[in-house]
Amino acid sequence: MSGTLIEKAGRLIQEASNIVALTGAGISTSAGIPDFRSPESGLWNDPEKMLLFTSLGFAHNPRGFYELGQQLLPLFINARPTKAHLFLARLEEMGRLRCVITQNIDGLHQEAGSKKVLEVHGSLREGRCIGCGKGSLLREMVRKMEGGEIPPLCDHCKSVIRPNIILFGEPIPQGVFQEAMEELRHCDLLLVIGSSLVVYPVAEMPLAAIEHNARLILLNRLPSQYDSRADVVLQMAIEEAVEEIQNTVGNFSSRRS
Ligand code: CNA
Ligand code: ZN
Repeated sequence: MSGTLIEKAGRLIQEASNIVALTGAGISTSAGIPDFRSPESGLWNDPEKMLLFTSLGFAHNPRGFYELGQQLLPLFINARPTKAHLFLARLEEMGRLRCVITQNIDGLHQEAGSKKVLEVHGSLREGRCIGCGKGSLLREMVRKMEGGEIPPLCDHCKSVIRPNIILFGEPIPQGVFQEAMEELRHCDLLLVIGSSLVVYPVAEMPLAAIEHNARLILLNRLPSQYDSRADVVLQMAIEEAVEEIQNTVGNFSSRRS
């Protein structure tokens, strides 16, 4: 990777004071959680698995959803934040980053210390009953499944409990979406990390920042539809890029007046 691109990314980050990060599954792959679309490891290379993550797939086969979930859950539970998660938390602490908008459901940004995290596809940490709406923590759902209750059922009305994630075919909650759009309109640099930018409406979000003259850095191993509009495209491993950027810019000073 050309050092000049890393240097340019580092310079843009140093110059910005209102950064918004938009993250996807790629930021968590080095924590051991597979993404959806990486050519070899992506979960969506198997169409049957893909179907289970749709709203119809879940409605027709909640057991299949949870059987797959049981295989994947340990990966989510054991994952720890990566250097990139910690980097974003640090930028926020320094007063340079407004918020993280994430498509991830793994909670790793919060675990890294990020305070303002807009989870546009929901979170795996909690669930709710599809019958009465009663909330449930992930650990309660796991306990039920470990006891052989698949899918986990509500104590109150015995309906299926579903995780609070947005399945394919379901809309993003309006409140979170509007808040994310507002943040994007006010940022001076949008840092996209580890997203293929193909899932709508998130795929349109960078436009809101670009139209308000924000700079754009894309950090992703594969190309995306925004490459031609970006100030810097870093087509490389996220961990490597973050480490090199940190080496280039050294310790960040707090927000300039
Ligand atoms: P995606 O479509 O799977 O794209 C991920 C992108 O990251 C791909 O373009 C990869 O090439 C790239 N990538 C993966 N690992 C690396 C790496 N180490 N270095 C550089 N690039 C890398 O994922 P999106 O987030 O764009 O798609 C949105 C879906 C995926 C959302 O609905 C998420 O909820 C869902 N998802 C989330 C998780 C999670 O919470 N960690 C895991 C799997 C899927
Ligand atoms: Zn219930």
